[in-house]
Amino acid sequence: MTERTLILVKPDGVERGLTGEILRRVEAKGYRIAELKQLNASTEQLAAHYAEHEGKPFYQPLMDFMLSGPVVAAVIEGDRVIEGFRSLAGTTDPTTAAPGTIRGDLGRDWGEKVQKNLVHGSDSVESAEREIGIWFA
Ligand code: RTP
Ligand code: MG
Repeated sequence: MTERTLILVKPDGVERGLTGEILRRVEAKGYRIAELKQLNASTEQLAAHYAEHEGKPFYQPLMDFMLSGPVVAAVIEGDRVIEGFRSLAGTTDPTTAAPGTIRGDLGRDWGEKVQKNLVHGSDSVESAEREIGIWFA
């Protein structure tokens, strides 16, 4: 089933010059980049994007991290791309993410309070549509 998902290259990925490598993996898998832009996220965008995490101990460090530099936002399309991109990304913690995944191959974990794990990918059809609306209004 063809789906759309919202991905972000987080500030650590942009800062380290890994945007091209990450998008290369997306395209090599056969997904299509439908929208793409680099921007400095606003506090309002991030508060909407991370509303489900408000109140958690990593919320403010996560917000500060995401505001620390530009991000690259993209909409990608493909067959079951929501689950597929999360599989390409690997598990949340880059120190234990599997080799072969973006986080496993390229991720580092410098932070004590937040996982700097290079990318975000929507986790369901509903969150993909909601997040696409936040980043590509
Ligand atoms: P994402 O939403 O970014 O695709 O990642 P995810 O589903 O794997 O992780 P999620 O639980 O939604 O958490 C969102 C982001 O918050 C940071 N985080 N840090 N305990 C921690 O240090 C911690 N837990 C979460 C990560 O940047 C994670 O991707
Ligand atoms: Mg998540």
